[in-house]
Amino acid sequence: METSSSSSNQVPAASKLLLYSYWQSSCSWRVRFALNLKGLPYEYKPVNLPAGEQFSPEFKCLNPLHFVLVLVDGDTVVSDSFAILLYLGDKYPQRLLLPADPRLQALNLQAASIISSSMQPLHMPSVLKYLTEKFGPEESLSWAQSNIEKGFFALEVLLKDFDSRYATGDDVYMLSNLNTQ
Ligand SMILES: N[C@@H](CCC(=O)N[C@@H](CS)C(=O)NCC(=O)O)C(=O)O
Repeated sequence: METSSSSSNQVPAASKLLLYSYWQSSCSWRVRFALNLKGLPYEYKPVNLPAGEQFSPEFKCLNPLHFVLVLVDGDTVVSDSFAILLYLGDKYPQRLLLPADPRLQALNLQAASIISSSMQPLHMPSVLKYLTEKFGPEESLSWAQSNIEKGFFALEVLLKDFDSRYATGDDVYMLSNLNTQ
């Protein structure tokens, strides 16, 4: 995992990074922010979710869950934005994405996890489609709203002591994106 103590004088050169992504995907924004903060060039490979391109046989080989996003770095294939951020932190330690202080680090990890695990996946398109078909659009909307509210409430409680530019101070870390889909 990336911390300030993982700094190295030898930053490995990136092989050609490929990012399978969709423009409206908030998971993708998280990783695109990180790649840009770290100054890592990448090739953007669009996966059109509304057109169902995540179900293509080629994409299934990259992520059998059929979710964006996926990062390909040489022979390393990583899906899931949280895993990708941790991978980028270890492999490309320039511009750290976690603070050195263990308390701030834990807060950033917890907040990022609330967003990437306890909020956003609960109202991704396939979930809302399933709920709409099974229970109707109102139930689906109410499910999305209640989970978003619960998540933001938890974030407010978690970060209540900070009156800073970003979530835990004046630097952007893993928790750089408070948007949900
Ligand atoms: N925890 C995963 C969630 C991945 C995810 O929810 N991806 C969404 C877009 S942001 C997706 O591909 N949804 C496809 C679908 O709902 O069919 C991550 O952070 O990468």
